[in-house]
Amino acid sequence: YTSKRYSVKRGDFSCLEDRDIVFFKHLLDKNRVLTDPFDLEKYNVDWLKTVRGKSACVLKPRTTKEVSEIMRYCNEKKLAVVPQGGNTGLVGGSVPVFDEIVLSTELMTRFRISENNPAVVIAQAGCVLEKLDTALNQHNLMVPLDLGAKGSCHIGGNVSTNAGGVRVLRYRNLHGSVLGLEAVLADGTIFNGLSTNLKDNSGYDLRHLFIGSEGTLGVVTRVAILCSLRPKSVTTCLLAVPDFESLLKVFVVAKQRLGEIMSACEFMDSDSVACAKRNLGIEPPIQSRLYALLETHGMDSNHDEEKVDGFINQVMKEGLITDGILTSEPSKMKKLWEIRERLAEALRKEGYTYKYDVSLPFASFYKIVEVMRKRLPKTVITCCGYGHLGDNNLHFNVTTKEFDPTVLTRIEPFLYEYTKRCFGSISAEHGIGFKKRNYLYYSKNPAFVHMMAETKRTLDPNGILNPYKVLPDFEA
Ligand code: FAD
Ligand code: 2HG
Ligand code: ZN
Repeated sequence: YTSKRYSVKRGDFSCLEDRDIVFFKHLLDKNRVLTDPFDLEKYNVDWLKTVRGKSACVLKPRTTKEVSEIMRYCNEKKLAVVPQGGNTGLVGGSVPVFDEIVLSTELMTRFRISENNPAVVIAQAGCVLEKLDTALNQHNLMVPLDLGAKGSCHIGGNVSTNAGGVRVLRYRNLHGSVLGLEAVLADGTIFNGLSTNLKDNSGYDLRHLFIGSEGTLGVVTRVAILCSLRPKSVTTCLLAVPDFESLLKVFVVAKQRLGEIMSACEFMDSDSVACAKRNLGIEPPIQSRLYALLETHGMDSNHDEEKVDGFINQVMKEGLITDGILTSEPSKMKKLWEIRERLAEALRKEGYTYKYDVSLPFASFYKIVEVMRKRLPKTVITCCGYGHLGDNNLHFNVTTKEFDPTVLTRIEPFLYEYTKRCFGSISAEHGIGFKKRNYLYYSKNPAFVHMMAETKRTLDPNGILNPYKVLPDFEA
């Protein structure tokens, strides 16, 4: 269990009793209260299979009112609760550490277009991102968010982690597109901030407290998301780039030549791609040391084509690429994206993944992957870098057959120290969760962390909501 590997002490919470189960079965129906160990398994283990709790109870509310009743009861009884969406989180935030009750949003799947604003969808927390996006197609809208886990992650989980994904450089993050939000606080109070206004400066903008707070301040129950119009013309290109310096130049030319139609600028190195080939049998149609994966979203294919041609001609003329594939055909675009989107899955197949998700300035961006290759022992299977180049977001990953503490100590805290020295962030998009809580000081100063802890104490005085997550064990 997680608590053993990470030597964390259980908080002073009550233990679940039979009468609690009776209460929950009375509140929900018995099918929505899971207690069978077989049924509980998938809720107790994270996607990476590196963090495991031993919850004896999963609750599946359908409405905000039910969430409120659950929280009111748990707060009175001092029972700890972990909110869980699609359980695709990568920092151990979505699973219990000990015996916390799992509050799953998987039955909260309703959504509607707002009556006040036809570009706004109001969705319950449990809507699966891809399903929601597909349903919005008939309204000619799209969710302004796309990530590899779209087939499983929930919109409530996305908002609670302020998920990034591959299109942040064009559509910004959820702090921009979530116009309103409803959440249930630890004591059951319903925070109603479900505004659909594009502009609203009447008072503190409290919705932002719940965006990215990883279930520690409230259970997000509904969100109002400003959607984007679906693009009429989409192009994807995969480019073979010989070195990192050329990659940066490709990005600069892309900004200049593609301008407002660029919707993604991703990168992968050859070690990442080799891992996908080894473990999933997928590989790009071109070979290179580094790859850039770019996408455009536009409304006029002639206009977009002209821009893309101008971009390709310039990067070729400047000798920045050695090969490339360009396509607007949906199935071909999907194939190119698949390589990038399935890297996390490919790495997981190798055994244990040491996963890092840092913001770094370009001057120090890829250097750290090269430095790390020299620091790590030969037992490492893969040591690779990929990520959201356009957002200065590096995904640095290392794998070994099994968890090896010596590999971990070669990476941590070295990588965090490096990130701090470069004024980067130890979490660009995955969050702090359970695994990174005691490294928070590498990105936030003690006064900042103190204010976070005070906010937590104000909203959740008993500390029952997602304990052992985000906040460090000790205040500096
Ligand atoms: P969960 O994993 O269930 O939970 C994540 C956190 O949010 C936990 O702390 C949980 O307690 C909390 N939470 C969940 N629902 C609620 C709620 N309703 N109210 C309050 N708290 C809640 N992340 C990115 O940012 N960008 C990516 O590109 C990206 N790609 C990924 C690709 C793959 C293949 C995988 C496996 C993961 C990827 N992730 C990415 C990480 C993950 O998908 C995101 O963090 C996602 O937003 C989590 O959503 P979820 O519903 O699975 O949440
Ligand atoms: C991605 O961008 C996800 O693919 C996962 O954020 C990153 O596997 C990772 O480290
Ligand atoms: Zn990512």
